Amino acid sequence: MNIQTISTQPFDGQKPGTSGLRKKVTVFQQPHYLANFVASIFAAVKPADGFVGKTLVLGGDGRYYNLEAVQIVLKMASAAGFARVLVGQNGILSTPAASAVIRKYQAFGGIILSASHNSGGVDGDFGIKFNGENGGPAPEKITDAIYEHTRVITSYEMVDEADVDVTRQGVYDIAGMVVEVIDSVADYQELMEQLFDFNALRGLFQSGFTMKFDAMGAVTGPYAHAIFERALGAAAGTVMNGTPSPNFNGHHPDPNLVHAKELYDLLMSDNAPNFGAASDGDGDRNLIIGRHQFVPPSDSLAVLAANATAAPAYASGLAGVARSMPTSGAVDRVADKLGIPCYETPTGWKFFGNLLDAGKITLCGEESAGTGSNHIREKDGIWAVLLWLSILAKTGKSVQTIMKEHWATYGQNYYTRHDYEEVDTTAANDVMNHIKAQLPTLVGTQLGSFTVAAADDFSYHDPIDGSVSNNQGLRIVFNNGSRIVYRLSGTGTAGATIRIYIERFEGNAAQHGLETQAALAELIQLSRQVSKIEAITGRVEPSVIT
Ligand code: VG1
Ligand code: CO
Repeated sequence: MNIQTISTQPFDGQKPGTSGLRKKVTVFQQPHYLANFVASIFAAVKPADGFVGKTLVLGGDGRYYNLEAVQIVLKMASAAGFARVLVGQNGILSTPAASAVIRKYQAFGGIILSASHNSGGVDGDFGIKFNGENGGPAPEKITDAIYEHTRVITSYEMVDEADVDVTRQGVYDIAGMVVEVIDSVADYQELMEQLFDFNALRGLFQSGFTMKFDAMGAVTGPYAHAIFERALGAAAGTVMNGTPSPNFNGHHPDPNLVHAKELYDLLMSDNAPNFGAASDGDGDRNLIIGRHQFVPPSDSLAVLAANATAAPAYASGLAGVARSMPTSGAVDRVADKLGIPCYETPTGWKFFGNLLDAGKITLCGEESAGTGSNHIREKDGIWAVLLWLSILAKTGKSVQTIMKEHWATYGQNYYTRHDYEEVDTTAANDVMNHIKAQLPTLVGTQLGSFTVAAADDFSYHDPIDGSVSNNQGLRIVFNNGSRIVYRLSGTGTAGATIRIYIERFEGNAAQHGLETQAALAELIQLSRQVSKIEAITGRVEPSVIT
């Protein structure tokens, strides 16, 4: 075997964020940058007896630098002693598909090459993360160990071999390691067919039901074409922007009202199909827009929880649910009614893993358009669409009716997130510190028409492994349950992004269905006043409102 030991030096800042390491493509293109991180992953997760006999899963969202990175990882995995790597054809695996493949083949883990909803292309972002044998993102103790290794690395190993042709499915060899180039979609589709009643869904489309799915030029295109159009018989053209492009055709593959505006406008128009949905760069998010009815992601989680029994996989009910802390309390109300537990975790899917593995929860989600279940250990965009379709097929109702009835039953949690992107890092920290300093004295005070009931910096105590994660967001909770939450993003690559999450519960049905920003106007005002965001950052308005 032709293993080379290559000298290197640590790079600053290889600390994984909310979901892996994300940096500008140009940062990843520096010699050794990616290799250092891959070597650090291997060092952090290497079992005492090495990787002999172990399988690694490898794939990404197809963004710029994906293919180069695939070849580097393959050569390093071979040098590290892995027996086999399963790679998605053309280096493509959506994040949920990678999770499904890891679980199906009982792999040791997987490396996912993605910067998810971040923009791509030569000037865009690239990313990488490690998922463990449960198919889920590595927990903090592993990401911390990876980071520690990046700070002291002096060399890494790689085999000196030709590239593997990942454009064709088949079995290859790279210095004694088997490389299987697999169909990117098949295993994932098979899992979806186990969870959902595809006959019922075919019936829905046969009855004339129409849908538009926006793959945003990102990874879900091939999955959506195969599942919605080919397997379920949705009309050709149901999937828009369905061919993955290394730069997402210049768009930002973030399914929100700014970047999925074309879809939104269509669904609000006279020509609207019955149902619209969009996914993100790596296929783990979903945005749901019914005909003339936007569904806020936190509400989508609540609706899925309330109606999950519409799909065979969840017919016997849910063990429990979970949401990330900044996600609205809409799902809590459903859990309450169902008499099941609802857990509150920090932002990021890695915190759901233990609860899912322990069987404490069946469904979980985040306000950032992520929902998923115990079928894998990542959020799953297409899965969420299939569950929505199952509910629509079973009830025969429109999205608009479902939302109206849901709010009438549970009340409405008005909710919005205001993002201030690419803020100067020092200014962003100043904003957070300014809020933090007020927390101890806020309780009991009156802010506008609201009285502060609690104010803290969220710490999570994992009920399964006892680990503690501090500094997960600043919360100001009012005595009617309304909340303002402040966090710094852990996925950005330029400056800092301040996220302000604002929520108000409305029990009175006569006050449901109002325009969200108007319904939250006073709290929005307070969120700016308390944080002094304009004075400190110079920003008058957020860059993105979702
Ligand atoms: C954001 C979202 C968070 C999500 C994360 C990864 O993180 O807020 O809910 O889990 O992205 O999603 P942050 O730290 O920027 O707020 V993805 O689809 O980008 O992997
Ligand atoms: Co994503």
